[in-house]
Amino acid sequence: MTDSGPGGPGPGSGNGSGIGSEPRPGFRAWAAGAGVVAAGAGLAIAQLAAGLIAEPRSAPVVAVGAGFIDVIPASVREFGIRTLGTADKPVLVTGIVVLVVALGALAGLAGGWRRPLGWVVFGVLGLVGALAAASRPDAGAAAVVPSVLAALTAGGVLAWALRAVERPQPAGQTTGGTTAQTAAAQGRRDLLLRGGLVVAASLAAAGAGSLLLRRRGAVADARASFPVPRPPTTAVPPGADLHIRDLTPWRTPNDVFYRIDTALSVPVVDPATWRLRIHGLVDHPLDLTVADLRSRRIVHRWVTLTCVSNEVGGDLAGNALWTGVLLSDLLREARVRPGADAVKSTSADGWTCGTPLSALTDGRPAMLAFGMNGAPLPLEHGFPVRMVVPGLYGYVSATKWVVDIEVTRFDRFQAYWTTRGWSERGPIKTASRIDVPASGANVPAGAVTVAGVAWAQHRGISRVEVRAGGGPWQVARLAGQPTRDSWRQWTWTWQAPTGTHRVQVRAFDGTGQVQAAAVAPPAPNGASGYHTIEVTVG
Ligand SMILES: Nc1nc2c(c(=O)[nH]1)N[C@H]1C(S)=C(S)[C@@H](COP(=O)(O)O)O[C@H]1N2
Ligand SMILES: [Mo]
Repeated sequence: MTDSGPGGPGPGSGNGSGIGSEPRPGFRAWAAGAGVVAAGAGLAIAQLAAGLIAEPRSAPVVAVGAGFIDVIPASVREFGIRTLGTADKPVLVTGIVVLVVALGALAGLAGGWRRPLGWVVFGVLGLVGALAAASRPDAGAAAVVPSVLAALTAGGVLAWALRAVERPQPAGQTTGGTTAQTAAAQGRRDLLLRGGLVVAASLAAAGAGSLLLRRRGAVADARASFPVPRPPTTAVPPGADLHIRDLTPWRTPNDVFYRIDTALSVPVVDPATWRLRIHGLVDHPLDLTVADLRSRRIVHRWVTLTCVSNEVGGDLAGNALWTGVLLSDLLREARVRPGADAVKSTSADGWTCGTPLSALTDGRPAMLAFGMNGAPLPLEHGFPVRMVVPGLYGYVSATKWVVDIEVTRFDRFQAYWTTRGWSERGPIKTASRIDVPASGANVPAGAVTVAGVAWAQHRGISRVEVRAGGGPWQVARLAGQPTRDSWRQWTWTWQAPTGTHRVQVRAFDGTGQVQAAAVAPPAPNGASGYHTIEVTVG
């Protein structure tokens, strides 16, 4: 870079200089220091963000380190392990931090010369971190957040710190020697104080992030050894899955199961200290531990969950084998008093949900679940224990991280979503969806396989009809229905003529009632209308 004089460019290099002032003595050192502080602040915010979203591998340093391990040749990796042993990872992480700090100093120098150049350095670093985090196989959509926040924070702190560093220095001749020296000393103290505050805030943020990640790690370990009673089999019941290409599988694997909740960061609940109170309008309140639950009668049931926010044709539904204890058993034990008509459940993070008591006692497998497809509940699906109630949308039944169940009356409380305009009761509306062909697809003329799923949890699906190009409704072939609480696959072969056609589906529930044709949005109690796609043939 080109210097404009001793002590660096200082004020006057673009960012508004005081005329008659001089660059701060040692400007370049101050600018580099500002860059180091900014880089540190960015790393600290990233650590905090990674802790809050509970994704340790989203922290840029960890992500880049992991990416580095993946791309280096195996021989180098082995050499590292041989020479460093278990210190290999701390050494790698330290090396990356040192590199980032050095690049921070460079960003400070560059930014002191031309501000945007400093931002470019942090922008590139953030991009590298984000790419590394996003390319981890288990990366969620939020994985890039820590890196992005880090770059923004570093850029902001850099601009702020450089502005302070560049503040015009008294030029001596105007104020007289001693006063100028005092002013300079005070300016230095001021800078050091500001820098110190940023460093302290960064350490606090990084510390908080690390604590969150450590806790998450401990609970993840507890989850790994969490004893879920094994279901006799997690295999899909024979006949339930038609195995048609691109048709939604009957059983939804845990890692692709839709996730909906209000939790900004996943609640981390330690199963060793978890307690569930069942109280309210009962004669015999219960206070249960995980072991208490496990000592009761355990059931395994297939149930399809659906979100009330699901649009017609949407994918906010999933089917799993849930392992747990029937709520009817527990409520019988608690001896519900006459007059109760509702259960208010509360999660560890304070979310609330109101469920009709009848849905928990009428014989359907409403349960407290701690197993999902034979594994402990994933943290984001409610570990260690959640509610599952077939036939009701999730917002009125499926409380994750549940810690409190109060038997009560609907006229005595409002739940989280009911105070926000959603209906108090949320029975699932009969729905059907076309998965194949995809909407907008081009298919060759002739026999075209049309297939999808339909659901009316706890009523079951008795019939599905499809029509194409305005023709008459045709009866689809149904897959087996091992339980009325799960969705049902269907398929129909369409002799497709060339042209662009609309294809539409409708389902009938177990009582013979056809799904509502009237188009309604998700709010306040679930979308309705027939799923319709457009297909070009030929
Ligand atoms: N604690 C808690 N539980 C909750 C929610 C929530 O916001 N917080 N959302 C509910 C909603 S709206 C739905 S659709 C289901 C989704 O469950 P899933 O994320 O396991 O698919 O969880 C329900 N349980
Ligand atoms: Mo939902």
